[in-house]
Amino acid sequence: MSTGFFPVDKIAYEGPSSTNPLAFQHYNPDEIVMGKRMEDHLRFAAAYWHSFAWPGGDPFGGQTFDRPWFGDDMAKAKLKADVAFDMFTALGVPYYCFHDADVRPEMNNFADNTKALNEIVEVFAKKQEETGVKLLWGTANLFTHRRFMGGASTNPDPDVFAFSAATIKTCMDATMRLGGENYVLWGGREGYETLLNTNLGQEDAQMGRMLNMVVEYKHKIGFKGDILVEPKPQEPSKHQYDYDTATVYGFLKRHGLENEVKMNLEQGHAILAGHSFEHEIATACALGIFGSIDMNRNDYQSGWDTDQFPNNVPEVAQCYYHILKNGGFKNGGTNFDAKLRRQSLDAEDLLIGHIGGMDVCARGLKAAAAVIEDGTYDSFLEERYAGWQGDEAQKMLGGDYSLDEIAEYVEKSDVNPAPKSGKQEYLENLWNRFV
Ligand code: XUL
Ligand code: CO
Repeated sequence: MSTGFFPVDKIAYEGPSSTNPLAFQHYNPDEIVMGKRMEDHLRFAAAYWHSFAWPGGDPFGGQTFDRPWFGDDMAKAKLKADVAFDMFTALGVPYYCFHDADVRPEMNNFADNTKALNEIVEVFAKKQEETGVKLLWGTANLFTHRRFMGGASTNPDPDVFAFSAATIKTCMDATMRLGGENYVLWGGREGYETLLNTNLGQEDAQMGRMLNMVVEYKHKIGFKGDILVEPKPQEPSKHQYDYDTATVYGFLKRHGLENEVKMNLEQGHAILAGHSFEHEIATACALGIFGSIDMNRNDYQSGWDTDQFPNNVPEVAQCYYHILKNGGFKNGGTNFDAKLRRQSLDAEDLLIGHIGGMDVCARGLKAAAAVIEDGTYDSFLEERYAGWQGDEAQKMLGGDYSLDEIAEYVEKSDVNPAPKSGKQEYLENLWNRFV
């Protein structure tokens, strides 16, 4: 039984010529792309927090949304769950994601928080069974409540570390109970406001220990999904330790976790780090730690994390290109970590935002697949590095040659490389044929 909050119960695929704002023009779940259904490639998820827990505030003004489920009691939390699952089924997203604090009221202590969370988890379990919607990942909100203002695992107060560890345990249990396919850690307050009050080495040790405990607990309870870290360089902290993929990889190596933890990458966070989204994805793939994505877009002027729905097909196409070349998503998927603008008040706006995002991703995926199927681009890349297949090159790469031996070889064979064009404009034009 739908709550009737949304104007329609089901969004259908009507094709590119449709002018119906409440229909898909490009996302056709059953369409086969490179031998696989589009739905199985993209593995869409909707985020509970932005659509159902965010009141529409910004630094200069408070709540703009007026939702019947706003308020801090269990009855409201259950109404929120009803509306959330209405949206998931209307959109046909196979997955959703949540933080503990999105779904339960904030109680007075740890035990009551856990009790409230577990009660909602049972509601979710029933709804998952009824609708077939699944959990892509769960996570703990260790950044909103004031107790976390100085960090969660990196807090100078060991009691906050303990409270955080206990909360993560309950959220991992909830994720496991709901058959979640991943567990995410985004370190919203794991960083500093000022270096003046911060012991970097101590905080690194604390964060390393926490992540090790998460991995130990995953194995203890037999959780089969991936543990994912979500990097972000700043906001809300001035500096966050999980700055970007490369920084997190260094952290994982330092704490012996590079084979245990993967990445959940977000477009807006990549932009804040001074990267492109495709850079972050390609880096994670190259390092063997790619997991999942939080799809959205940041405003390029505002300089903060605007979490808008994606609408740039050429950019999204490059992202899916790297994901397809990496073998596609395994446990991961495309989670819309995106919210409406604060003036978009109508119930249908929630559907329209997601429909647009899903259509953009579908177009991006199809363009990436077309690039791969055409083969010209991949052949270009292969050809560019083909020299490395030669005998001498393989020896240099494989460690058979030392610097002085290479010097001898360069002198003896009169190695005198001729510069070759990098062909950037050619490649840009080539990609533009597909997007
Ligand atoms: C914050 C953000 C989070 C994480 C989960 O910028 O992206 O919502 O995705 O905590
Ligand atoms: Co995110």
